[in-house]
Amino acid sequence: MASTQMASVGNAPTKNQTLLQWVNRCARMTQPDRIVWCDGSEEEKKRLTEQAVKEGILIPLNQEKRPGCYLHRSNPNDVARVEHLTFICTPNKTDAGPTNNWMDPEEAYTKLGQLFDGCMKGRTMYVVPYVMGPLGSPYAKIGVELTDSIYVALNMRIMTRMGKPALDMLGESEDFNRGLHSTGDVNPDRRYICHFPHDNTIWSFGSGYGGNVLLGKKCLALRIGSYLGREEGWMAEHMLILGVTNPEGVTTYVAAAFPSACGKTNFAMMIPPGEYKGWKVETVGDDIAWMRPGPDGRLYAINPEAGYFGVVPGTNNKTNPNAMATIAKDTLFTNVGLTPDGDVWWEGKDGEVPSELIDWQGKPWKPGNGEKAAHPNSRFTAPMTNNPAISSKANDPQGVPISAIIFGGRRSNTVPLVLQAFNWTHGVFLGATMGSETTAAATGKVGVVRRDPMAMLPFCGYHMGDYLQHWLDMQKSITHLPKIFQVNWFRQDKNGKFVWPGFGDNMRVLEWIVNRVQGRVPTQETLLGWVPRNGDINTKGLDISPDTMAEATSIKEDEWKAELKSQEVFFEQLGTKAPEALMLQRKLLISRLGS
Ligand code: GTP
Ligand code: SPV
Ligand code: MN
Repeated sequence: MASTQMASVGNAPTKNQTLLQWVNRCARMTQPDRIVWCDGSEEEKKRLTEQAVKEGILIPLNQEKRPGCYLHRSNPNDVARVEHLTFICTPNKTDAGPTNNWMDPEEAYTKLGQLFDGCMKGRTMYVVPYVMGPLGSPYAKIGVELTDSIYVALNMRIMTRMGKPALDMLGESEDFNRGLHSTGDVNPDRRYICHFPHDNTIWSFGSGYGGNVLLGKKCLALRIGSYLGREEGWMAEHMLILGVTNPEGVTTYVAAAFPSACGKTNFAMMIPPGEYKGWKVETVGDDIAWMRPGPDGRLYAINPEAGYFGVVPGTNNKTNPNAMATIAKDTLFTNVGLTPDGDVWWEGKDGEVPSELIDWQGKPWKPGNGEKAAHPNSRFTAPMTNNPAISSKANDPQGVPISAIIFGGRRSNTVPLVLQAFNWTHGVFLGATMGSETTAAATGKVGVVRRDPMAMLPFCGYHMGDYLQHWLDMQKSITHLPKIFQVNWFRQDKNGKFVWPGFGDNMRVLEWIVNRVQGRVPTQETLLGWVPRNGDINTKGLDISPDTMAEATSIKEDEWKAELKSQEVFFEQLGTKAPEALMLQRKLLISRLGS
């Protein structure tokens, strides 16, 4: 077909006129040679995978060692989310707030329209209809992503309920997110991720990586989702969801917000240590939670995703055996090392370091050559049904009732292992004042403490002050409020070693949280909140000295005085939108600190 000729949407498997017209408009603008409607079938998966292999976009791995697994190498300039190129395009700048980049919607449509103009000439446009949330859930949302990336189409197939079920669920409705994506020429100078909350629209240009392009994930489920949540009275959060069952068979559901690359996937898939006979942790979700009050007044959560887009480095049979089992088959690996026998390798994998391999950039690699074999933000895309610990509720259209909410950042000092908020408002204050050291999940400097309220700094689709007020307001519609906790797995000693063992041993902290939720254990009050009494965290079978334990749980007043200063800068940024109730919490903390 001549590239100037209009590709046809005539064979579209839908009669939805709004959808057809929109696809037509986008095709007129981008001028693809072909339009392929994705149906989500096995046959299609096979065909697209073969095509991607032919184009060199996917490299087949050793199919005996890793059946159904492939490796993808992204452009080295395109390996993480780009927060400085991500925009919230609301008519008024103030609605995006001081923590988001803003672009006028008209300006954004014009600017990106010029980039999209003819950008799919010679390419195929994949029409990817998808559902975020369990099929048939009243809380699910539908999106359609138009993309010229076969890699995106294959990833969306794993990460969402994609294809025919989405079109069936959509029917004739106009209520779907309109996502348009092109990798363009993968030039960072022509890369934009623009969100139009008022139009339920996302335009993403110039990237082929993760959260920039799998539009159902951070763009729809969090940025647009948080905006819709405020309008409609629910919450879209950067949270894992897990169910923890005690030896009596009682299951408690917990949601936890940790910033990117700060342990959500690991916590959600945790295997309790040997001492915890009869305890079980099951995964509902590993990255995103949509939560709303249910008819019984409790807060219910669904995981809108169907797969995991997880950090690879550091994953091994000791830290996360469930993840290792999950990525043993049917997994797309992005930016890891390739061994001579066609397997994948990354820093922190079990076993011996290979004597040679091809690194994530496609270059020969040897141990000690000063390069990483896998990029620190290399990822796996795997279906959640591969997870041996998947919860039977992961597909429940009603979701699970949340009893505890946990906030946790990556802090080498200041924040103790665990504490419980005095009440909901104080808990919102703990979430709002979260700080975390930056990671490789976004471009930019790594290891710098920044304020990251509720782990949502990069993902909130509207004014952060309004978002915090929304959290405060939610308590009016929840009669059985979840208890709120704060944790920190990342405290270090003066030699830079983590003082808390983390991973499966986080069960010891989770047990205390569950016991607090069930009212089984008394507690000790501190200026920051309630903490475990000495000995209340079970350290049986753990090689940790009382001194180290004291270090992990210590609250140092000088550190907290510095912390308060940093929090003040954040609240000042919110200006008059800083919620009154949180300013009051701040005053109370200052008076408790006596400064
Ligand atoms: P995103 O997918 O970016 O949202 O990340 P995430 O929050 O799911 O983080 P993930 O569980 O993938 O962990 C990120 C990194 O933190 C990995 O390198 C882990 O090995 C490390 N990590 C996770 N849990 C712990 C822990 O309890 N202690 C320590 N020290 N490191 C941890
Ligand atoms: C994160 O950065 O929080 C992720 C990976 O989960 S991405 O999909 O790139 O956003
Ligand atoms: Mn994430």
